[in-house]
Amino acid sequence: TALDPQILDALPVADISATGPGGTPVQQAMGLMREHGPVFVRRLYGRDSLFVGDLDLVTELADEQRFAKHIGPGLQNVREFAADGLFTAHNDEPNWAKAHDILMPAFALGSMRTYHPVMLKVARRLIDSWDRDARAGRPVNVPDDMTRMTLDTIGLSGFGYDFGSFERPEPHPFVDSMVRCLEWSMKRLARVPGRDYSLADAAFRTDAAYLAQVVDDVIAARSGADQSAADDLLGLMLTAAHPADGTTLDAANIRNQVITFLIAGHETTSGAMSFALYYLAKHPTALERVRREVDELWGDQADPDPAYDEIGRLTYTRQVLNEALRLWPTAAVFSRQAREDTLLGGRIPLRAGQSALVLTPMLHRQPVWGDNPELFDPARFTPEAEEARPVHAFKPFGTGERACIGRQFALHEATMLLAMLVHRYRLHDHADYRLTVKETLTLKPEGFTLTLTPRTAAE
Ligand code: MNH
Repeated sequence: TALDPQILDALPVADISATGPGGTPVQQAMGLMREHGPVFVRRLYGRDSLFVGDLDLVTELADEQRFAKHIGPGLQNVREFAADGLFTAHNDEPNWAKAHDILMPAFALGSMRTYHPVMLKVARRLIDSWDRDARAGRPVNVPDDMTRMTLDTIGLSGFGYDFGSFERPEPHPFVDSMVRCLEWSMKRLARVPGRDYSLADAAFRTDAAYLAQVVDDVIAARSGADQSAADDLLGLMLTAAHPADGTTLDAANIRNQVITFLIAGHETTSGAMSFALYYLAKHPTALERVRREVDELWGDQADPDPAYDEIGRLTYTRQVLNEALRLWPTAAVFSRQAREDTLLGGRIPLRAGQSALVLTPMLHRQPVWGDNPELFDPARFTPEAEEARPVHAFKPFGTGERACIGRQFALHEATMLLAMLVHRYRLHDHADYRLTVKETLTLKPEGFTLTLTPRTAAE
């Protein structure tokens, strides 16, 4: 629903039609927000989007009585390959509530205990690979290896399917196809009216068909096996009956859920760990504190065997992850729509169905974060600091009932891996890396490499 023209009198308007959003729409919007202030309208070829970073306005948008998740043009594009999967389902689509209720138990905190051994097994694959690179003096490509690790983790723990990413010289082709589908979704937002995009669309359909084929393989690998034996995501999808009406998810919806979880379950976590390692490589004091924390648990054991309960004790490591997610929340935008006609902030008229985009990286740089928001400082996430801060100041996982279902999963996986890596290696910023953030709907530090040497007991 197009914005109310009245808005345009109340707010700054930034017309980007001359340049388009380029390859980095999130960072462009951040720049515009720095220029125009924490709420503005971005105009592209006559289409207007309301961008919000202001804490008070985001706090209103988080009010579930007045606002709900909005499937904006970006997610409409993702719907072309994920359809009514959890992430892209409309609020009132019956399959959203049904799948949510059926899958929720798989994401309760207790379920993380079940995933822990699988996460550990995949973390060890990464470590084996990094040991080989360290011995050869070869730099590791951090985002690529984080993606190998998170894809194998969600594949194995959610679906009992092994992508075997560390046995491949290049990431699994699923990753390339997925990244191109996400890129297509992003670039489709910036199309110049009148131009011909049929080649891009044909390439997209080829990639989407390949993703669907991988999903069929994942499901087929399970059929025949004793389905009831598995209590993982796929097991729930195939067998769990909805408490309300006793029916299970239908076959088409299961495919949409599998594709949704294979994508949502790895892409953003991989970016989050990559940014965290980037900040650790650049901040020796923080790195030293993580080191002290992991050494307290695992001392000079060559191959520690992290226990489930130990991960919850890695509080400083968790703070580092949160601080990385503050500066670069890897799913950087979410959209909210008005349930009824309303005035946002008492002055911005929104009619029922009209929407606002929360620009999370700028929310995370508002004055509530102090006067040096660009500074990486994990002390922002001590329990006392968190207690003192308004709850909606930090939203890397979105908000309300449509917030991220995989948050605990991501945090457990990422905290454990970071801790194991810091325990095992010294990280060398051998290329004096300058941060370039690549956008493919999600964010990653592009071309970030490290060299590694093993730590010894003497250090
Ligand atoms: Mn995740 C929704 C960010 C990890 C599965 N996720 C969201 C949203 C954000 C988000 C933001 C809300 C989007 C919106 O409002 O439109 N997710 C993240 C980040 C990480 C992440 C930053 C890692 C770090 N997400 C994961 C993992 C999984 C997952 C891991 C699965 C194992 N996320 C989802 C699903 C949804 C979602 C599914 C949609 C939930 C719903 O709408 O019911």
